[in-house]
Amino acid sequence: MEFSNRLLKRLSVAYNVVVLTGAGVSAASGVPTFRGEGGLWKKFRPQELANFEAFSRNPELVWEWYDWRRKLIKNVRPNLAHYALVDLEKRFHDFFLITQNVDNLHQKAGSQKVIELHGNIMRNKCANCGEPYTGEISLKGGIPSCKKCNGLIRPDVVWFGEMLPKHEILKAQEVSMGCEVFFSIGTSSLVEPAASLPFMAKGNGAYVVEINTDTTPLTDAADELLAGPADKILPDLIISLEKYSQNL
Ligand code: BJW
Ligand code: ZN
Repeated sequence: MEFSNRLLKRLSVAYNVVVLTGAGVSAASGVPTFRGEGGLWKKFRPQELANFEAFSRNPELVWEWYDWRRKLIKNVRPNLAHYALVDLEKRFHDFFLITQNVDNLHQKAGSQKVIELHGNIMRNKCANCGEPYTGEISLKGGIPSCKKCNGLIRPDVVWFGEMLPKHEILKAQEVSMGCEVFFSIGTSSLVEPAASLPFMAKGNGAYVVEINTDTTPLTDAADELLAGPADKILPDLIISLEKYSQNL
């Protein structure tokens, strides 16, 4: 893929860069996205299961979904997009990777400065008091309960209607407002407050680049849309950036 001189120039002199990722980044690893084809588990839309009401109504069903996803995620590996982002991180003095993904694949690939906005599917906590739960989860023995308050244990992820972890969202907003280049990669830009981050960056003068196989509510506001799969575009971008820097 050809990249604009504007983008390569911006990146070659940038001091701080922020990347926001979504489910599309993990698609090439075999993790289904939320809203695309293959996003359905049994007959349920993810939106129907990723909320507290669904868990209160039918905790076994919600756990069955998470158990299925956990097993899937344990067996997948980071893809070329994750690895290219590890490379990108090393090129800038200040770099933050804000992810909405709960699959741990950025960390598995080796990214260092990761801000997890929506939690991590590998962790558990009490649904009642929030106490972390480190024991094994085996659904055969029923859903475990909290030693402190007897509440049911749930995955440590952020569901619709729940607040994002305070430190993470504040840090994400701070770095987005202070960066020179902001990438929004593989996200439908529909879910708030993450969807506002590129607009905050743009409002503070950042050059906003979207990488997506489709258009989103961000596309018109972005400075560039790099249309295509992230696992192809990001490695190409690293090569082009390397060449551009050598010719400076
Ligand atoms: C590729 C590709 C490839 C494919 N390469 N690209 C303001 C206005 C309206 C509503 C709200 C608002 N503020 C808050 C809300 C409510 C709500 C919200 O945003 N609703 C909207 C959907 C209408 N937000 C919340 O409730 C949040 N909490 C909150 O704001 O608290 C304060 C508050 C509470 C109550 C009222 C008001 C304020 C919490 C949001 C939590 C989201 N949680 C989930 C589940 C996490 C756990 C789990 O994994 O099970 O997070 S939902 C799901 O969506 C998940 C994702 O992280 C998130 C975003 O999805 P993502 O990553 O964008 O995936 P997709 O599938 O949507 O898109 C994939 C994209 O990739 C597509 O564009 C493809 O084209 C592309 N793609 N292959 C590149 N190879
Ligand atoms: Zn508890």
